[in-house]
Amino acid sequence: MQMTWRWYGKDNDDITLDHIRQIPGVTGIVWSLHDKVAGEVWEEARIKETMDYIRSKGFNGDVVESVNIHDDIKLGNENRDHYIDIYIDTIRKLGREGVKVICYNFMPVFDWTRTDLYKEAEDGSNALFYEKKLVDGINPREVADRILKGAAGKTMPGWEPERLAKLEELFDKYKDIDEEKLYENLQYFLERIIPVCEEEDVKMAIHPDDPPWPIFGLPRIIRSREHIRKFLSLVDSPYNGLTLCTGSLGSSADNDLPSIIREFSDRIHFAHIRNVKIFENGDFIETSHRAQDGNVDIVEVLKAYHEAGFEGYVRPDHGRHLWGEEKTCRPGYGLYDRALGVMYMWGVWDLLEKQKAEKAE
Ligand code: CS2
Ligand code: MN
Repeated sequence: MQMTWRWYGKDNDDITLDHIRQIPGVTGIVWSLHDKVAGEVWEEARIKETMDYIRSKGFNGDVVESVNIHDDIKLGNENRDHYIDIYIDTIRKLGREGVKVICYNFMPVFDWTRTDLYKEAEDGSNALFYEKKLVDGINPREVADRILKGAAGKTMPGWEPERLAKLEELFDKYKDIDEEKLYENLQYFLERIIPVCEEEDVKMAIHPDDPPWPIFGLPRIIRSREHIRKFLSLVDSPYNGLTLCTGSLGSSADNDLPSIIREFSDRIHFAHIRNVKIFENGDFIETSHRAQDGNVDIVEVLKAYHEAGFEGYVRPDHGRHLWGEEKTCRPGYGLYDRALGVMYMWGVWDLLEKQKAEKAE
């Protein structure tokens, strides 16, 4: 596996590449042009400038997370070809600068959803939390306001205040889009872009829905083994692949992650690794990476990747906020817990490698 770290950019992240250089074994930076809204053109000069900077610090910039998809593509309306043309232009430019994987998602309206960004745990750390009853019982506007207020001006991809200002309008547009229709619109998009990806050698890696169930009546189509199977069959090319996020899929106890990884390993281009603890009432909280701390057995997850001979990109997904860092860090993206997660993953991986070498002797 190739260890990476999600970084928000030179003037947009308190964690610098010089900090990240000190975390053992991180070779790649996962980046994006975070000021770009879905559907905007990405200029070659900006792409080159970011890649050069990342490379100047000794990292690769092989993975971009995310190039977001304009709602008109998800809605499949008459403007979609215009936005797909822009997407294709971005794929080509990224490919020519050496980018290998593009992570994206196809969730309508909301990217990830939580009800509390700083839920305190017994040990005094805090983390992103989802209260099921609350989401089931209130309207999307209230949830959005809660998140934006909680973030207190820290920008977060997927939660752009300008876009969310038009929430009611957005919901209205999706009222006739069910699961089937959303798959059709995704297929249309993939059929246009995947041939370009094959030419440019850029792999697409869809991120699962978070949480992995429909919310506010919106369809969610990447949330279980069956959904993933269907997705991969829409366009059967290795360039049409997955970001396998154990955090997102792992909030549903029905998802057997090691077995899902074994089934799809040749189509997983990017692995997001995170643990979550699920409560009986359907609530969940993000935890440390340690297997015992949550419902996702991270040791088994890593074993599944190891057995599959996985050589793709991995990153710690979210982390808890430790030692007071919630005052400054972007929710889920502090330094400490993600760095601890990296070391936990290496601990397990290095042992697996050693055992393999010993067996081969
Ligand atoms: C990420 C997602 O921070 C996060 O929750 O796991 O936002 C992810 O980046 C997007 O869904 C991918 O497009
Ligand atoms: Mn993720």
